[in-house]
Amino acid sequence: MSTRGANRRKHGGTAVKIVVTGPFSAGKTTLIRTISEITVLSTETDITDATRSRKAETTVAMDFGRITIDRDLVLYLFGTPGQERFDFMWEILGEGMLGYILLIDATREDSLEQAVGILAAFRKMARVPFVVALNHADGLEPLEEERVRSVLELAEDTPVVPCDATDRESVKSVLLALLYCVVDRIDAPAAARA
Ligand SMILES: Nc1nc2c(ncn2[C@@H]2O[C@H](COP(=O)(O)OP(=O)(O)O)[C@@H](O)[C@H]2O)c(=O)[nH]1
Ligand SMILES: [Mg+2]
Repeated sequence: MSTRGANRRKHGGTAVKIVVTGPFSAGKTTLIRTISEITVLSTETDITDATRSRKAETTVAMDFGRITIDRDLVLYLFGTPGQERFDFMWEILGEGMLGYILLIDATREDSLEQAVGILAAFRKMARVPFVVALNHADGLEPLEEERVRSVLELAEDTPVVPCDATDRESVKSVLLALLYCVVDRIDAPAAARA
């Protein structure tokens, strides 16, 4: 495994950092709470501005969760705040990440629009693998996926996966899609040398 985003732990396993980013109210906190084996440490605060109507609290600094894959691999999930006035946190949370999930509420056009700017910032910040997860995406027509691809100007090999942030298996499949990308990225230079 690449050394970027991976740290040897005291007991010999590897810990990797994965970031969950995306627009306000895309379902990032929900996704991390669904999959984390520890109680997610969220720093939520009451919303006092115009976004109040959509939900009562929002993530200001980050969410933090953990998943043990096996003795040798532990994933740490960091959820970013979705509002741009907290975008100074993105770089801090993105430091040393192995890859990231860009989560979008696929039922809302403004969620996709906000995702454009977030993705631009992340792409500039780190050239690590990412997947796009479409939350509330059940029954979405393939056309929608194509639309997401063109709006976000995604490369062909960037996965766009449906996601139900409240469903453990669904969240697992999003994480797996990301891990496969990471492995592909590691294998590609090796294959080129072979
Ligand atoms: N039905 C449904 N509701 C969801 C899902 N994901 C999130 N929500 C709801 O959408 C709202 C925003 O989710 P939250 O995780 O706080 O979004 P965040 O701002 O990206 O962290 C909350 O009220 C969630 O209960 C989902 O997959 N399905
Ligand atoms: Mg949140």
